[in-house]
Amino acid sequence: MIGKSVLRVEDQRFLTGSGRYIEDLGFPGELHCAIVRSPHAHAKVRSVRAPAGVVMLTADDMARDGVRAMRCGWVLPGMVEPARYALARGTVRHVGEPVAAVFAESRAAAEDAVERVEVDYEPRPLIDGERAFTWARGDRATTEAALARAPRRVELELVNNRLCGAAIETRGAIATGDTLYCGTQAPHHIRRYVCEELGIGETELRVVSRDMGGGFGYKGKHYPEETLLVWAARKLRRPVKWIARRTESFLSDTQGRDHVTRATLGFDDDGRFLALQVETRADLGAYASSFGAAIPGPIYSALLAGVYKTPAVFVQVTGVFSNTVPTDAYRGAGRPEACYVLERLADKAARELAMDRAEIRRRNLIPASAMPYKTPVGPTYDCGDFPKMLERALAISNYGQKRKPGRGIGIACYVESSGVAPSRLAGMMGARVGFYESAQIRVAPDGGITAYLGTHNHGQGHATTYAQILSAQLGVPLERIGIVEGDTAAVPVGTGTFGSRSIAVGGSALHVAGRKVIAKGRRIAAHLLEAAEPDIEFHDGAFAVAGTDRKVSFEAVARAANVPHNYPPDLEPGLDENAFYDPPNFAFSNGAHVCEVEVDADTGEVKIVGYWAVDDIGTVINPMIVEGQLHGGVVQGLGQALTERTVYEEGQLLSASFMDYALPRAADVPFFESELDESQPCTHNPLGAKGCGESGTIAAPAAVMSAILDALAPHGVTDLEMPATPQRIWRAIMRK
Ligand code: MCN
Repeated sequence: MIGKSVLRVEDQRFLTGSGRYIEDLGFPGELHCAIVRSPHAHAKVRSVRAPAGVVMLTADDMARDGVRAMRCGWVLPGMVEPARYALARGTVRHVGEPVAAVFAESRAAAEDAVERVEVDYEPRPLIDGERAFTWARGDRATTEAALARAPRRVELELVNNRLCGAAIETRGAIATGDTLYCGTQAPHHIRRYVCEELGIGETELRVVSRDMGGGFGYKGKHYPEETLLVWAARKLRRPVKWIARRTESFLSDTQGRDHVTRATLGFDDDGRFLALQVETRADLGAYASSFGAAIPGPIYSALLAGVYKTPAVFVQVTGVFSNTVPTDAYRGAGRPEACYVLERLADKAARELAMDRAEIRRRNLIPASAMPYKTPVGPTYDCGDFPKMLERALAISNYGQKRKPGRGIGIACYVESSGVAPSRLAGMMGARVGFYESAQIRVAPDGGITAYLGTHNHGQGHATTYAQILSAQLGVPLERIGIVEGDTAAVPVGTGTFGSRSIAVGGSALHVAGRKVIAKGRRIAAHLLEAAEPDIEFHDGAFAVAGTDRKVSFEAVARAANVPHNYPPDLEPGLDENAFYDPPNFAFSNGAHVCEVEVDADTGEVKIVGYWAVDDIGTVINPMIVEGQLHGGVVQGLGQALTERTVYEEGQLLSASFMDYALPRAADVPFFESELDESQPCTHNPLGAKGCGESGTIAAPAAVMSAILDALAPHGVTDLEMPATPQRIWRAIMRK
């Protein structure tokens, strides 16, 4: 079962229209909520008035009920944390911030009523880069000294463009007094935040998140509407439903990236990297969102050694506030930003030396023999063969061959901290939540299994891959294994799905729980077989007395455990087991991607003509699902490189629709050639698996930009910002 491309068990439901998305949910007597949102980027709210007949709740009502400020999940030591309320109290700080909520019998009536609410705003000047935190890694003095001594240096200033998530279904929620149904990647975190804000016990609220049409990181965060809806449903004593219009999503979903970086790489005449200094200004938006500070702080900075053995690295990140919607995780979350800085520098250094771009990487990659490798910015990579990944990617892409005029080829090597995260480490850096995962295995009397996990499936195929893990371990057929996620009533505690953590952390928890089931099963089997427990072995779905043909099936043990007529006297009935798994380290997925492009110099248009990926994600559970994840990830990365960019001007969002925010379309997407290398299983989790959900998004922007700059080299263009739109490319060519 491990390593098999089993078809996804969940797809039948989706493909036959039986998915149940937030929009599909409804309760008798429900009220529809529409939200009055600020049209100003920064203003005082003098008054909010609704005409007679409109049911409206405001920040004053919330304050009277003692609703507290929104909880942030990760606050860096010493950082400024402005109070953010589910309904803005007195001041609005970004366009789209919720000011009041109205309720009506239909969505249309609620939205009409919003239009009639009068809010008196007093506009205020925009804030400009107020400092939220400074976060540093590595040794500044050593790095500066090494840079000063370096025979050569290249400098880069680059922007990592701000992006929007764009799930098929927009965010939405429906609350009854005791349950919140919403599309979230982290139901247990949301339960905790909402309960803390409303001052209710966590056992008093159930959070359910089932089908939601994608999450991409931004649906893993805590939003004002979650608290607002639970509070309103309790106050109005009616179920309350809200679902965002697409423009509303653009205005209120957290956005991603938005870095401005200046970096200097020092190297010698042979192209050996000696020192790297990186300074980044990361825009947090108007407030510190759940992990808004952690992503540009600890997560981004920890990967700035990347795959290279640069001996001295110093990185300093300044997080700043602006009058824009908050930023937070967006697929890749800090790792694509780090990869982009490093790969652009590697290319530039190669150009400076007139050295081949693959060759300069070869000279600097950390060899497999150096593992475990402690980087100068914190992490210790447990394993990985980075040079092998690069050589294989170069081979399958025919990197060395002569290319047609107008074409360019690009390389990106990456390492990724998947399997987020060791809780102790996160706690030391200001996390307010844990990052373990929970798994419970319930064994029915007939030996069928239902497993409950704290992760969340929103496109990753968990129902299939988790079942594969259990089937391989317990010998139970796939069709007799059900997977439940996304319901705090079914899964008492958990963390959620983000940071490509489900397989490495959730899958490991499941495996540990499976081991416990086997351990208990051995005691039952010993009794049934009248043998000593140490003599019982478990394999091929049966418990056997070692060295004999005497055995008892998993089903028979399950029956004995649940109908304990013939049962060990000192053992509790039941075969259910629970496990919690807190990873001792990140799982360092890595790889090399190569992209070939053709640039039309007359129009600036880019066509991707080939894309090759070689990835090490450790042991692969389901290669087909992994390929799908990689393809999706690469396409998201292509979007960042080629078309996507969130644009604010004077605090107004100019890219608030798909007319202005250009996602890649099917016709823009190339065929991929992808290989998985399983020679370096993760050394510290029981599956040997590393995450894959974000890998494509991490490598692709750097690979694409490297290819475009290669194609533009004959035109004298050496620098270009993402997204490399036809207009930008054409202008760059014309300027030379
Ligand atoms: N897998 C495997 N073998 C491995 C690694 C993973 O078979 N060695 C399988 C897993 O079992 C799982 C899938 O691949 O079925 C992805 O696993 P993993 O890498 O652990 O990532 P997560 O399940 O934790 O998913 C999170 C990741 C993130 S962070 C974003 S953002 C993202 C993504 O996955 N958003 C997605 N993929 C997405 N895919 C879809 N369709 N929609 C989204 O919103």
